[in-house]
Amino acid sequence: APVSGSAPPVASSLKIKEPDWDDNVGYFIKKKLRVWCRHPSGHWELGTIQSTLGEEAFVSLSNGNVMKVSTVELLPANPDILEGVDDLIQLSYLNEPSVLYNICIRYSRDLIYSKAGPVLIAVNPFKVVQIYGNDYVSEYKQKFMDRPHVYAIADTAYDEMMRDEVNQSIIISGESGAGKTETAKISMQYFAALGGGSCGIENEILQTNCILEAFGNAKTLRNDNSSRFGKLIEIHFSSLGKICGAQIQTFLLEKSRVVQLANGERSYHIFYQLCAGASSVLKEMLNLRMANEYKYLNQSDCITIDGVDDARKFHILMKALDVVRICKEDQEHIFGMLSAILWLGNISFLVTDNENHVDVLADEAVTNAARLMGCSSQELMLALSTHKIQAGKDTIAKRLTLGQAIDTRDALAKFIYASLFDWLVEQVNKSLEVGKRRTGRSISILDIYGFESFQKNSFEQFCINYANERLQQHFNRHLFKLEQEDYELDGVDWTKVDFEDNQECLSLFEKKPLGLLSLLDEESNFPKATDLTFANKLKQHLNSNPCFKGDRGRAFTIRHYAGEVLYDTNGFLEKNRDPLHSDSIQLLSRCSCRLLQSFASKIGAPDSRKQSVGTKFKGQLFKLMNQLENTTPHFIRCIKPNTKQLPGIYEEDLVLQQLRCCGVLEVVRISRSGYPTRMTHQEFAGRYGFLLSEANVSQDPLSISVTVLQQFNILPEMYQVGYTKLYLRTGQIAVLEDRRKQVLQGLLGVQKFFRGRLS
Ligand code: AOV
Ligand code: MG
Repeated sequence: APVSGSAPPVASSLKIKEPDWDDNVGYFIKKKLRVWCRHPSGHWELGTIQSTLGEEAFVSLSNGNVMKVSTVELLPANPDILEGVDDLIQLSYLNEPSVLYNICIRYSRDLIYSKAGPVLIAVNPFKVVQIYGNDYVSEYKQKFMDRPHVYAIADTAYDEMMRDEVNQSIIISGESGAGKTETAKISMQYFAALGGGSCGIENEILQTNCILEAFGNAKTLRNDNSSRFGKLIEIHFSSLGKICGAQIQTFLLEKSRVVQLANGERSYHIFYQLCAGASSVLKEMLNLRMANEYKYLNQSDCITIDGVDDARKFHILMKALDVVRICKEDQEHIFGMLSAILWLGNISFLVTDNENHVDVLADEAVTNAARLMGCSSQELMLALSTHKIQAGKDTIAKRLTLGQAIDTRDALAKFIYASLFDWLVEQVNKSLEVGKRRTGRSISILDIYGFESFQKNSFEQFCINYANERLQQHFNRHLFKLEQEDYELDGVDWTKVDFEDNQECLSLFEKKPLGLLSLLDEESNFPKATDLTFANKLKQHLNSNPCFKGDRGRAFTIRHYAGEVLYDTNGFLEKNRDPLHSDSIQLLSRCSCRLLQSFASKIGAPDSRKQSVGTKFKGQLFKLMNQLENTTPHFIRCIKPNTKQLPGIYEEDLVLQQLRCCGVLEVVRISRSGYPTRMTHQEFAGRYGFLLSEANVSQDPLSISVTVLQQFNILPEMYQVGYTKLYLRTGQIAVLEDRRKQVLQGLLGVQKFFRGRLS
């Protein structure tokens, strides 16, 4: 059912609609027309129709060849004058090849930013482009520049905040390596520059990037500086419009990376920076070795990153820690914890019986880890090789098998690292905290991991893609609302516009008790459950859901808005439980290290009934969405032009797939399913009024517009007449432009050409 009135959009009223680019076919096929023709390879090429014969057309291509193509393989191309327009919405034809081509042309001219209606598209240049810095900031501030840019988005957000006293948000998305984090930093630089830049709170805010990246970013196969956590930074402004504070919120750090690495990837930057950059005094104090001597770091055959000097980064980091007022003593604690984690990873076990029970090998790894944690080697060894269990009134120590011991050790390392990360964010926030906050004067910047679809997808991708579904819904609803308001204001019957929604997929995750997250929790609490019983349970309960598809064995597929993803449930239950044994908690609480004690007290607190990872993440997302709902959003979609991380390469398929995934084509489609061309009656009458054959039409622009439309047989479903503007469906303006051109050519003397056509 269509939505009417000004009530906020309701999910159930939204319709799923498939893309349909072909509805122009038929009346655009004619001689001399510029068209896109699809090669058998699927690749599009630009050409001009020479002649048509039934269902076939002969198209001359730019290389001089003539190709015979079926007309269903043709799409209209835009007129030359629209080549490389700033905003895709300006295109007469919004088909995929046209959109791709427009972005490509701009990219080749180093115009990395474009607009798709209200959305900014940012294509990663993978090189330094000279379009940033104070001069550019002031150009945008003073509105001398109107080219699409992150600065323009930041400036709009800022102006709206100051004008309306409404909180703003800048929501950045895109796949791994697309440039989200860089874009977030560029917008932060804009706000910092407004306040003068290089000192005080502005500088502090900029320095947090270097700290969070050291601890939360890592080299992956897709990005040498991949964020492994989500981040929302809320920047607060004074009544004079100066930054007066900020708060950072982080989401779901990828813990598994601390203990396990894929080949060619690295753990968190900080470990390598510390090993490479620590002074000899610090090294001695922390029993620090070279990075390649630690098992947690050397398992992936990747210790350095081309072009990155870890030692230098370490010195920059130490300065940044000073700037956010983390005292030297705390800095030493941090580095001590990191060293302890590395030594934990080197602890090995000796199997002592034929039931695979183990003892800890008493070597320097144990001694160093224990010393750094502030406990005895004996205590640490016991906690890693036995678990205490209650037997009646007695507690007995149950010996662990090799697998259990390794899991216990790794869980401890992961827990310490994740707690350290949270603690660090807390310290940074204390330093950025403002005395008095006033709502209505903040801008939040969201930089969260993008949609991921790999060959093998696990619990991490499951959570990341769930988050992206939530954001996508926010995106859809916002754009939907904007369009609705625009139509309603102008008295246009807007029920004829269809929009898409992904509510069904979100329900698949969130429904209780039969949604993915609930079922996962249920199975995680069930002692005998395995990843296979979990997969079977999903299939049993969810197979009727159109967004879900059971697969062989442990696998299942989710139909995400951005495409289908095949998940392997291997490890889901364990990662969702994320267990830390009570013996480990007790060990930490007895350690003399102040930080470890506080980490233990948080998790060991009697009221902290431990939530599963999935449920906790869901809670965080709800909170995030709530926050975002109370802001005016500005969207930036980052695009990765190639997988080589190199400049100047534009891989069409890769870009197209991202345009589809990150919802850019969706925006285009929303506009397309509505009436993308909007012209005031004055504009329209001025441009096309002279085409009317009769001179006796009225002078009223509205009547002129309507007469033009009727005279040129524009079908009534192809337009709507608003109070102030005329709303036209895609492609209609091209038809009129065509006529106009013909007439103008005629007026220039090619009379034969149009006589008989305009009779
Ligand atoms: P991401 O944040 O989207 O990936 P990044 O912001 O880390 O991606 O960008 C990846 C790399 O692309 C950066 O390290 C830069 O080298 C380059 N880059 C991106 N934007 C620009 C720009 N505007 N100018 C110059 N170089 C740029 V991930 O966090 O992996 O999802 O998890
Ligand atoms: Mg990032």
